[in-house]
Amino acid sequence: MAIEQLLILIKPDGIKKSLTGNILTKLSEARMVIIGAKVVKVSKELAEQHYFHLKDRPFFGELVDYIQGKLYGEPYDRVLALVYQGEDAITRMRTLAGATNPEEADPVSIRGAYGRITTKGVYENVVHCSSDMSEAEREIKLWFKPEEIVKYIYPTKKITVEKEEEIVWE
Ligand code: DAT
Ligand code: MG
Repeated sequence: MAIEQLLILIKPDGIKKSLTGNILTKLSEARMVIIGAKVVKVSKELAEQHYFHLKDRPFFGELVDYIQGKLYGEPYDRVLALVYQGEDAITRMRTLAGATNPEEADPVSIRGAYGRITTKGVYENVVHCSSDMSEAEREIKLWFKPEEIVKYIYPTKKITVEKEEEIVWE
């Protein structure tokens, strides 16, 4: 079995329902290690890039609003982004996450236990979980800089950046 890494997001409905602890506990059954973690206020651009493969679907606009937490507002309009690594990580984490449609998901999975479909038809399925290695690589590179992960899991290069402004602690 190969060592894999993947992106997990605890989506805004998971934050709103105060499920972060429950979800992390459930995911710990797979015995993976966390190699990156941060709270992210999701911009429209990031949301659209994350879900670009669904851009032609009728629910795309609502999906982009949902991952940005627009339905919930402050202080729930954010996600917890995590990179997990371990043997056969993608299959094992997706099993714990459950099927995309929370009504069809195994009731013991995260989505089966905590997800719902809104009256507007949005799948509030609590977590995102990369579905294969190439998607995982694209998503991890989209959400995290190399320095935000404890290991350089993909090749890196050094560049010189001329920064105009930077926010630092006062
Ligand atoms: P997954 O999140 O299981 O990888 P996906 O990549 O096909 O599933 O879709 C991404 C998200 O889009 C999914 O978590 C919920 C939403 N979605 C997918 N199909 C949908 C549908 N038929 N109606 C409403 N939302 C849907
Ligand atoms: Mg997917």
